[in-house]
Amino acid sequence: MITIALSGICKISQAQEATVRVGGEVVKPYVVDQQMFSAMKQLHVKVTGRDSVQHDYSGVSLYEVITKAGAVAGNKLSGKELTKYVLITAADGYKVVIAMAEIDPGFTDQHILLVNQDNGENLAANYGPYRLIVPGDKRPARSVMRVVAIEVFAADKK
Ligand SMILES: Nc1nc2c(c(=O)[nH]1)N[C@H]1C(S)=C(S)[C@@H](COP(=O)(O)O)O[C@H]1N2
Ligand SMILES: [Mo]
Repeated sequence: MITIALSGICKISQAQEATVRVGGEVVKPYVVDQQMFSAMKQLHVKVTGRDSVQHDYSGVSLYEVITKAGAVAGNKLSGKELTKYVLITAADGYKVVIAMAEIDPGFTDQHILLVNQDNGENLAANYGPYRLIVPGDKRPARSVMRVVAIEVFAADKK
């Protein structure tokens, strides 16, 4: 009886981990789960890691993730909107910031991705289920593993 009860608890906590909370100063906070993730446009990026191995990551655009939450009013970043940034938080408390202009298609063609697969396989537990990939960075320090929250804020609140 005890074994059955414990395995039930484990399944619930695993299911809860496989989500990313999208919030902060947005119109429609929501939660990315597997179903929501698969419904977004799937993109690929090839990155050579510190292990000198080429990784073919697949996932969704960080910009799409935050626009779904109503993070960007209209289509044009200007004025105080330029102080908007995305705070990415991991399960271990690691945090990084991406400025909105680094992902707004009006400013850049670069795609920063929230990925769930590497070479067609789900990410290993120490990396996933979701990881940020910032292909343009020289070092992968902002490629946050085990992402749990994505929040949008503005540095200029006035
Ligand atoms: N959650 C989390 N993500 C993280 C880190 C971390 O400490 N915690 N370290 C970062 C740093 S400093 C590096 S260099 C890369 C390492 O990723 P790699 O194993 O793919 O080279 O992960 C980044 N992502
Ligand atoms: Mo690092």
